[in-house]
Amino acid sequence: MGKYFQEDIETMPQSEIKKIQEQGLKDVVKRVYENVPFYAKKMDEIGVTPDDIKSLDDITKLPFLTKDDLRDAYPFGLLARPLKDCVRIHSTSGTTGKRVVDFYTQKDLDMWSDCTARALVAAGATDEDVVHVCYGYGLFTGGSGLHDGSHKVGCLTLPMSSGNTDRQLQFMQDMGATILCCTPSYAAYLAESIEKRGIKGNLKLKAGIFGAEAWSEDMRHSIEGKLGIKAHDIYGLTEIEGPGVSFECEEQDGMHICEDYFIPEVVDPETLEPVPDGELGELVFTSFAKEAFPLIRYRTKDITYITHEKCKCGRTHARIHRLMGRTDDMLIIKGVNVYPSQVEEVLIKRGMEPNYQLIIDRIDNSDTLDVHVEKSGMLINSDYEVIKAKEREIVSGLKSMLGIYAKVTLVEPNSIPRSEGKAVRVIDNRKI
Ligand code: DLL
Repeated sequence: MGKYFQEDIETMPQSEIKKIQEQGLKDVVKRVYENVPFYAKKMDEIGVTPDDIKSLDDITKLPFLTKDDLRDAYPFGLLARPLKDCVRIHSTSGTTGKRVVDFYTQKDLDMWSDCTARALVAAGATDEDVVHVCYGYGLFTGGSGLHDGSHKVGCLTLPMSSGNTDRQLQFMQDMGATILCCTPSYAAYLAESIEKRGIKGNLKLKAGIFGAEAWSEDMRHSIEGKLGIKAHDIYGLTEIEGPGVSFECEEQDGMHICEDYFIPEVVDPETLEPVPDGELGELVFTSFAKEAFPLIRYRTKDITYITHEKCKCGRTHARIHRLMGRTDDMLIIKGVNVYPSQVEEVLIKRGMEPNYQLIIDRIDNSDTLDVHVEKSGMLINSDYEVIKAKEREIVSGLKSMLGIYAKVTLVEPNSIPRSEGKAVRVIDNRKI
């Protein structure tokens, strides 16, 4: 596995992990109860004190935390350490409401770079590698998260940030990048551009670490085929820590959670009761090891299932399956439940790239669904009739998948807006 593999931690028996988590839980509950009035109030309201938390199972006695709680506490309300001990902030884009800010002490940053270093090593990185980071840098966690992990492994790090595809491709070739880190939709776009320019032969890429947005197994195969790499999923969220909360190893069979830092739970989003391994539910995290901004039982709204089975790679940390969507992802259009991932499946099966946008309107009390998808490959220069035929093919695919009519328009490459490198998949004008 190589000398950068944190073997003692990543292959420790689950019983040992549970001990770390149990102690971590007791400590963090005490810490926040004493230092964060918000938590003390929440616990007092339900009559729970830190002394009630004696084992890991007692976690269920604690209240959940939601994004609304974080927004209400903006900016400093959940800070568990004095501001002067903090050295960095990150923040969500705030496109759907007030921003959420997460604070880091130096120790928090070290812990985070541990997680991303593990992710890079799991994707095959050593200090021989050249890591091309085109996640956005700045308030978004993607860029600096992978950047710091790459330093920890000793890789040559290319801090490219997002955008300017010409420059990305130039450096990728000139520096001999071996590991690409970006959103899957940008990876698909880069793959397309590489194909178009006929420069695949100049590249040394061997692996990709793609996350920050939902993607499918079909999309993985498409990117892997075009770039000739192994594509690894990586998960994280600003509130808990950016990328690296969990990541895929060479088995590509679920993402290992850094369980020595985070306690995962999967709960039924309606009843909030825990669901067994293998059953879909909402992912909940307790970031017990964080100093500045530890969160207890944070509801992510992300849907997946968990397994504690030992992985073939030897790692013992629990794995979550590729994310299946979010509890707030489902759209109801003309009374029918629609997930963007269903549309993506139809598009990819018909040879399109997953660069699409759903625009929903309500006209004369009736919902309309417009699907814009970027032209790719041969379609970019095809004539009107070929484009119309492809649009009709997708309309019919969507009709059989969703049971409703959607208007489909092929639009110019790279014309669909991206936010922090993430494709903006849904514009629901009905809510405005
Ligand atoms: O997207 C952190 C990140 C950066 C993860 C780079 C991976 C790589 P946020 O902007 O706060 O943080 O968005 C977090 O994005 O709750 C999920 O809904 C979604 N998400 C993140 N990773 C994945 C993934 C970053 N691998 C939200 N698959 C999360 C599907 C993902 N969705």
